[in-house]
Amino acid sequence: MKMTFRWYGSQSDPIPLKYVRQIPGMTGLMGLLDMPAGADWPEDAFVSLKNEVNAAGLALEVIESVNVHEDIKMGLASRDEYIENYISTIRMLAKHGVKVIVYNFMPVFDWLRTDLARIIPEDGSNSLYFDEKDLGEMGPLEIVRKTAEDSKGFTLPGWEPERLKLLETTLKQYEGMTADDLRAHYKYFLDAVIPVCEECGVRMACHPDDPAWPIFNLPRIAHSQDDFDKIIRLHDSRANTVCLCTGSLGSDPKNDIPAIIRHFGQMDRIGAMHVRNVKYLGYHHFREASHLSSDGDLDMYAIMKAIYDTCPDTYIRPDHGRMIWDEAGRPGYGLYDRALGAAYLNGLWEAIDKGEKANA
Ligand SMILES: [Mn+2]
Repeated sequence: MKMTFRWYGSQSDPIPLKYVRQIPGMTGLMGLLDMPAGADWPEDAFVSLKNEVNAAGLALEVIESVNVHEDIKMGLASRDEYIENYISTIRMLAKHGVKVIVYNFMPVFDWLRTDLARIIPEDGSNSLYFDEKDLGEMGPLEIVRKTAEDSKGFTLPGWEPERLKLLETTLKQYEGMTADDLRAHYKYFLDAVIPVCEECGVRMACHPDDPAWPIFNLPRIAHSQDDFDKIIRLHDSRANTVCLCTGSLGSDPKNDIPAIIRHFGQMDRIGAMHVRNVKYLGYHHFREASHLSSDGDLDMYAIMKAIYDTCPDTYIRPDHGRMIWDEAGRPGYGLYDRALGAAYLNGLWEAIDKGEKANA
């Protein structure tokens, strides 16, 4: 298991790389460039990011948010140009040592919450929060406006302003599209990019829908074990993998997370993982918790054990920390609680490893 950390780049992340490196056991980043969906990523900008990260003593082998252009998801004729750009980006990233690309295939909306700073009454910290009842009253345009207001000037992944300007038009274009239509568009994309990944030693890792059910009547096809079995079968290859986000899939209590990890881990289809905890508050209603098992509803020991047993070499990162100790920062992506999360997950790992070796 390689412990990594999401970092937004020195221009937009208030956390210095030095601080990231000082988290015990931190080996690298799941990094990103701030590029619009569909762009051919510029090599010089990526090389300068890589040099900066490596100079801080961290690896950059996983890249997140190489966003798939909406035209690809909608299956428009213009998709071929964006797929060409995607392929060019894959080749460029591979040339500079990237092993895994995390992306998603969610129409219009990336992750969605109804409150970005919900106070946790027990301890006065705050966390990301979702209650579908609030969503029902708001509608897509309102929720986007509210998310922009709540994010304190930070751009949230998937909520880039240039994408959201076109929201109304895009929502209309999706009307009538079924899950099978979306999967057909997905297959067209995978058939084009996966052979390139095989050739240059990169794995694509699809992030689950978050939350793990359809929203705003849009088709969503990545929120259960069955969904990911279908995605893998669209183009069966070691390069077509899951970014197994325990919190996104775990927002639906029907998903048995350790069992899902074992299923895809045994198949060698986990490219990367986001490991975090959620607290169920009711039907389609949850908040995010600290990483500690007893603070939420996921069994983090069982999750780490499943990784240990079935995909011990995967990249993982803590995810969506609470805001604690009066830290000001990007919701979900402060330093303190994610650092605590990494330390805790490393502790579970050491205990599992030593226990296994003692019993061997
Ligand atoms: Mn995630």
